[in-house]
Amino acid sequence: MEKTLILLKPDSLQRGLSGEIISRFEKKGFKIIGMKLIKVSKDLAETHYSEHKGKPFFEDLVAFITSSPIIAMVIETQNAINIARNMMGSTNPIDALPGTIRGDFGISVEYNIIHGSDSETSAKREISLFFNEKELIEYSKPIQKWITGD
Ligand code: D4T
Repeated sequence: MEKTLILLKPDSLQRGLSGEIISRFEKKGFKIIGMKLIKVSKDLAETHYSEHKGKPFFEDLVAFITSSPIIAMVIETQNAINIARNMMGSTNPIDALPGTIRGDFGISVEYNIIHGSDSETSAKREISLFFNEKELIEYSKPIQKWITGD
């Protein structure tokens, strides 16, 4: 099963949207295998967003993600990365379709509610930035066979 890192950004918690968003992933059929509430350090934020270093929005992005707690989750299912990205909607809420998380709740590209890994390589890298192996719990859910046939 594929794993992906999801971050419910500070605006999710401040706006009371985290339960709703977690619920969407649960109802879709993802298995949550890691979850924690954390205040992201400047170091972690800069490492996580290192591909954006030098871009005009980098400093504001780091300031935003470190401004208030976030919920970090590792969720898994078949094709987890692409399914989660589709559920999130486009990065800029102007382009995000209704029915997606950003399409339903977002207005601003900066305050865009959620992060999800965008490839297998970034999922591996990002999961290891936010979680150690002991924090990821493998368990079985009998309902799985009714979701993916596995
Ligand atoms: P994240 O990484 O938060 O899931 O977003 P995406 O993967 O969907 O989009 P991204 O890497 O291109 O952007 C990272 C992050 O930067 C913010 N951002 C982006 C911003 O504040 N201004 C901008 O112009 C862009 C392009 C939003 C998400």
